[in-house]
Amino acid sequence: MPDDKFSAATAAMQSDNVNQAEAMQYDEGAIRVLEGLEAVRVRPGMYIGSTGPRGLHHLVYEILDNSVDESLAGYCKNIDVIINEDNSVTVEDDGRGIPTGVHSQTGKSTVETVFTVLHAGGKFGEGGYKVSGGLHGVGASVVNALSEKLLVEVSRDSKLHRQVYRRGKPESDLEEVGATDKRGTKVTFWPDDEIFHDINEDNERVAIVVEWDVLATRLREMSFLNKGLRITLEDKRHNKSETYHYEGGIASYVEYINDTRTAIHKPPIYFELEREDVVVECALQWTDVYAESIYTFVNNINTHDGGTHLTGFRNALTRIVNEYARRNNFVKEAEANFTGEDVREGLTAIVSVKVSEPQFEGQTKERLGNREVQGITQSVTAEKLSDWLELNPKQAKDIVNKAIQARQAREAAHKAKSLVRRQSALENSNLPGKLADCSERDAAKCEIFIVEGDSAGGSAKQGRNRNFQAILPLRGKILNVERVQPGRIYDNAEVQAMIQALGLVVKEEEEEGGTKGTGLLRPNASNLDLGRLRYHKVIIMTDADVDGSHIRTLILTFLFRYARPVIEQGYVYIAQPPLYKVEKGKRSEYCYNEHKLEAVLAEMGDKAIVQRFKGLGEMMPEQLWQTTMNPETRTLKQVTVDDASEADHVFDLLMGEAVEPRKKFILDNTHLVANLDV
Ligand code: 0R9
Repeated sequence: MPDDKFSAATAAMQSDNVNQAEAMQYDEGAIRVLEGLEAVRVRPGMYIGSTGPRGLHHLVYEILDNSVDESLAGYCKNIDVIINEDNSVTVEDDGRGIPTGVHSQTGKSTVETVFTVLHAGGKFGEGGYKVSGGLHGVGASVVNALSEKLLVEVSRDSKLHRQVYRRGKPESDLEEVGATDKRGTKVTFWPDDEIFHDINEDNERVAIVVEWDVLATRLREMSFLNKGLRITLEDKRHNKSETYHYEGGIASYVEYINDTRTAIHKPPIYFELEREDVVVECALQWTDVYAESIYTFVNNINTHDGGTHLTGFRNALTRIVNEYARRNNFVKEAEANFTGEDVREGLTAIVSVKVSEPQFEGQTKERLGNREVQGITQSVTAEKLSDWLELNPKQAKDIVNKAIQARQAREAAHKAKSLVRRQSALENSNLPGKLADCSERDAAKCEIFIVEGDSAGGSAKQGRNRNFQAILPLRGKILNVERVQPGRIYDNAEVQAMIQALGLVVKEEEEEGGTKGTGLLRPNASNLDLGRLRYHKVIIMTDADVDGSHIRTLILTFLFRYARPVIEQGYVYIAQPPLYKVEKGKRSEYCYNEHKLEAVLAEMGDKAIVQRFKGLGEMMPEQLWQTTMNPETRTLKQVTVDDASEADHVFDLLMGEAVEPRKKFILDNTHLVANLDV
């Protein structure tokens, strides 16, 4: 089944069908010792994570990373990425060109070595900061192994060289084919559809194709992270092209994220400094929103789980803003310090460090572990931020005022009478009355269906397996959390019901230079206590109409802003109820999309009776179980955040207050929002 998007949440938040699980499981004992590229073809998932859409796009990133490495080394200014009509992809850079001479260790040309020896690019290339080295960072040879055909063309020393490979094997040696006045490397590859394919509902094999939105997001990010680098993306299938080029680098990135928000100061604060062989580059700007949006990178790799650079940055920020506020009498002696959360409210920041030997930790290897980077980032940020505040007293005052307001709102929320009730709710000693809970207590085995309306809730309650499936029917209007102060989300009954039912509780963390957090959920905070989550499958089940789509987006906005780790862990799913039931005689079939309906009607002929389900409430409990809830027969779509900064931007556009950019976004992306009432 092709990977399709479920709503307006664009390339940034994608869904994958999970009954054809992308990520592969490995039995270590079963891994044969295989040599060379054959091993890559036998176990592709081990090298690129998956053979689904993510894996396919990963091939492009592997090749692109080599060009970006060349740009980091200072030799490449332009990179072109072309999606060709036949779904092959070309990447071309204007760097030095891969060396063409014979490689002393392999006896083959260096070009052939790079494309046929695992990890050769990283091993044999010069030192410096390598982009490759992140989660996969497997190199060009893996792309070659997983491509039906790969063509490399190198322009170097006035000569053009080329070599063609089929499924990783060279067709001939590297050949000199002519003269050139250019310099650079050009790689075109045809992903192997023996490896990258899906199976559709009719059991047919369909190739997975490269998507514009996914590549555009990544290329834009790469160009923000490498100021001055010009990256062009062209799609020959749709006659479309875009160029990404930002002289402002990550300061432009912050402005891009904030173009839907009102900045408190302009331009963003920006600094870059190399200390003890670590380059620290930061851009930050406070706005009038409540969420904090801090994105961190190491050697151009997004460290979604933060790490030592983030800790250093945050510590410096809290300490310096507190010190400045006290020194200038904005905070009196008797008053408590701002918390880190107070200081970060409304802050958008990019922290990008370059480290020569990065160590990635954590389950997904997306957290920087190098101890020394914490102190370096902390001291650089403290010095530079302190200088900036001293030099810009007017703006500094506005920033401190923002923190004062955040602190007041936090204190008011605490004092509010209802908080006592809320806190006991947070302890989840009382679950919402409308929750039909399951009997199982092991969260890993439990599912909760968040359902819209009483009638659908009724069907779901009767249809479920009460051992492990809970039902939470939502009745009233769900709050658009994007538009209210964090403390106020608890006033909305439906949001509160979700918080209680799911068990969304934060961990208390002490921070240097600040005071303890509040225990309340905060937008974009990462301190959710996942150990208290009551279900490891949170399934949003809404009607397949405009209202259903709107409610789903409101629920997703809440989860994205206030419980993002739940999405990041892969615990959030969208149910896929059928749209039609077609019957003829004794035969009946459920159709989940128009395409399937047409196919079934063509098969059954015109005497077939078509029932269209207008809402889940119209389904009999047994039907709902069979088509949508039974783990044996249902299809769920998993919600993932591929790029939080892009999702951040999209939610701002869809749910925020800025009208003009929203209109523009909707006009530019009608295919994404067609079924969304915004
Ligand atoms: C279109 C995709 N681009 C590339 O794959 C690419 C790799 C590459 C490269 C060098 C320059 N440009 C490149 N583009 C390079 C050149 C030299 C030294 N290091 C790197 C040099 O001229 O001395 N290489 C990446 C790995 C290797 N080259 C190496 F291992 F062959 F050296």
